[in-house]
Amino acid sequence: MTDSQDAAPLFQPVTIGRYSLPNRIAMAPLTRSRTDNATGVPTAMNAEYYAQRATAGLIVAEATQISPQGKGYAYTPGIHSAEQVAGWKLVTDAVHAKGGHICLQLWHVGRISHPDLQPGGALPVAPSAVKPEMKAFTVDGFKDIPAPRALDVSELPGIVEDYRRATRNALAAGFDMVEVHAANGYLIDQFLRDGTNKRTDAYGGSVENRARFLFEVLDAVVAEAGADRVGIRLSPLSPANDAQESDPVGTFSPVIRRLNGYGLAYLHMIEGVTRGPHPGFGGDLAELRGLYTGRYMANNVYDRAMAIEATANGHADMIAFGRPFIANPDLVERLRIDAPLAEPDQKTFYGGDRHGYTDYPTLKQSAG
Ligand code: 8OZ
Repeated sequence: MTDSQDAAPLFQPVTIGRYSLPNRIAMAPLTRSRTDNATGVPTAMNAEYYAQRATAGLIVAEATQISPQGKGYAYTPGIHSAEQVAGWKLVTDAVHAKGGHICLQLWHVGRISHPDLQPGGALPVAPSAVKPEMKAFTVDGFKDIPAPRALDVSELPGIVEDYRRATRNALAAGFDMVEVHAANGYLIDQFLRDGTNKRTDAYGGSVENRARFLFEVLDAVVAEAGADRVGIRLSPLSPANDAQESDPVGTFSPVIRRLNGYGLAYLHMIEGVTRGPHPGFGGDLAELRGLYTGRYMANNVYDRAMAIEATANGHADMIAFGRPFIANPDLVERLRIDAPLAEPDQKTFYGGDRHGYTDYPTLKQSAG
């Protein structure tokens, strides 16, 4: 460790929305599939996992379904029932007791689901009946995803209300903020992109129409929480979950410009293709990033040097680390002193018990 690195902006406080955070390292939302599949209720084990990581400047908790219909993976948590709110309260209390801040990521998967995961075994829903070339993670293993049912325009206000209720529930559960998951080919992203949105009504066609659902959701979430407690996550340059878009810069530029008017806590951008490689800081990323005037959280395979550089040169206000937080609960301290990082075991990423979840030691614990 050198004095100059310790003084790097990455390790200095930052104001995000209404909060002053102690450093610019966020824990990215990570699906770990460790809640009861039937109830989606978080447990004391989930609380311990997040509390272990509370030195992050901000924890963005894993993607959480806003409704039973919003579910697309086995064992993921929800934020639509009273029991789920009580379960999440265990998590937020444990993080706050350690001095941390925690945000909940609000999720509707749209077509990235399977009848096994849907209420009444129904087909998943989407803007249009375009089948994803993907498999779904169910309790019986991976299964082919069928073509979804196209949503009737009359159903959209109900889904917006689900986001509103989820926001209210998240605040009741003690979350400091919420993040709207508009990335990675899930419902909101399916509306935005011309490959998955073939609608001919007010929600399809022009970019303005394709973005209508996003902004209706955002208006509802902001009305509940206040813009200074709301973030949004986008992945304009990613084909994750078979997301198809003929003109990402043309589609996402007006969206990002319009986001400027909201005064959100932050824009969280997955830079390039989800889970890497990083696309570099020029080209389309530079163009899109340059449009945003508020707080910017950058994500995607950042290492220590990139994170220090990006928060020093004005590219980003925070860096979200995902996989490094799995095996390094004390990631902030390890980055600060430039200690080696532990490697996570991929076999325990999704599903299972505390093994590969709450049993990764801190540096201090391994030394002791
Ligand atoms: C990996 C596995 C399951 C879900 C995303 C919520 O891609 C996810 C996710 C990632 O945003």
